[in-house]
Amino acid sequence: MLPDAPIQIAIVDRDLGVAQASIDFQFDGNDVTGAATVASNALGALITYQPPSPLALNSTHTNRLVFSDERTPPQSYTNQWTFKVANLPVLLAAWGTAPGSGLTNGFNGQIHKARNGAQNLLFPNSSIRAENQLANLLNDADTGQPFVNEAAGPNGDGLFSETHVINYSQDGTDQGLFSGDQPFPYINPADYADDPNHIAMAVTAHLELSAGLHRFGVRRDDGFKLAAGPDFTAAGATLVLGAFEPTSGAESPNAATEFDFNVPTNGVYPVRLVFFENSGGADIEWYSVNRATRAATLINDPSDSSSVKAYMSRVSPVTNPQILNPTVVTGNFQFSYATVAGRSYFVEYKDSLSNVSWQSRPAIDGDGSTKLFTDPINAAATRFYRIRVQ
Ligand SMILES: [Ca+2]
Ligand SMILES: [Ca+2]
Ligand SMILES: [Ca+2]
Repeated sequence: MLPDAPIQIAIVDRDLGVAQASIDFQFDGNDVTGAATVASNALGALITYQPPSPLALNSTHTNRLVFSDERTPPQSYTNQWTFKVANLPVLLAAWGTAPGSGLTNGFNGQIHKARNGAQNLLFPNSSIRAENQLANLLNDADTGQPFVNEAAGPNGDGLFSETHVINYSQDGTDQGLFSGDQPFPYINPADYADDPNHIAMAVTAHLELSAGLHRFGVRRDDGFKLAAGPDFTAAGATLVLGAFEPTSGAESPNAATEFDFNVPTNGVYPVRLVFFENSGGADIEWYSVNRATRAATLINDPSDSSSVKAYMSRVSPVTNPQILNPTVVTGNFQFSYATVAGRSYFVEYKDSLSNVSWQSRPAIDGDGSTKLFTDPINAAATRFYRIRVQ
């Protein structure tokens, strides 16, 4: 059972009916009959109880139902049983960064398409095949070399950015729940008579997620795997949130897979969506489902303020910058320091520690690389440096 699902118990009348006023329901040893809804229906009675807060994942609970039938004198019946709450995937709080730390709406992607003429059996519908294909580890027996990527794109590596939503179909016609389908990046449908085959794609993003239960869906032809982790590389994203990997089958009918997971605290979390198709139809949609209304919304849909927002990068947590490798090179004092994207770095200095204030050099934008600072050695008799980050 899902952690936030109502408990529903049906009493089915046989020769005798249930005496509705006699129904007594206990949950985990507490009488909650007053908080439950008891409705009579054509079959007998339906008891519905919604625990006031979501139940702990993987926890065990006890239902106890006592009721009488309508004979005189009435006979009482007692039923007691236990059930277990689903053990859903749980993201780790340590994988997240602060709410609002996402940078640049959209997704990062990488796509690979092997030639249509290759044997279908070389492209089983599994995330392992997809990752191998993306890493150029699938060999073309005709050449003894990795399959040429026919979706290599302008930079030759299949990397792309998607600033909108994940709603692709192999011929660009509308498929599935959401219209506005686009062809897969770098795959021109007309080059393949509207049926490109042997596709692998990875879509990575940082998602702004609120604490609590979430339901996502991926409608796909052929399969997918969505995973989370400390980062969204294939090696980092290993907690599987949802997957459909019909490994043995080649072509698979398109369908939606919906799945639940828990987020421990509000934040921005890295996830990796891997898609794969063997042959026949090919399309994918990635969406969230409102657990109360069941409304489905594409991830990052800019036209819907309720959509789960995706970001290509995020501000990394601030770590105190260190002055690295201070040295003198041809009349210049220099040192280096590591940066993270989304932060600004200021090298500050004073020529005497008794000076009240620090002088500041212009801001340097962090980008994940190591920066080099230089200053002429003869600028001052003594000089003290520090790095400020904001
Ligand atoms: Ca669609
Ligand atoms: Ca196809
Ligand atoms: Ca297919």
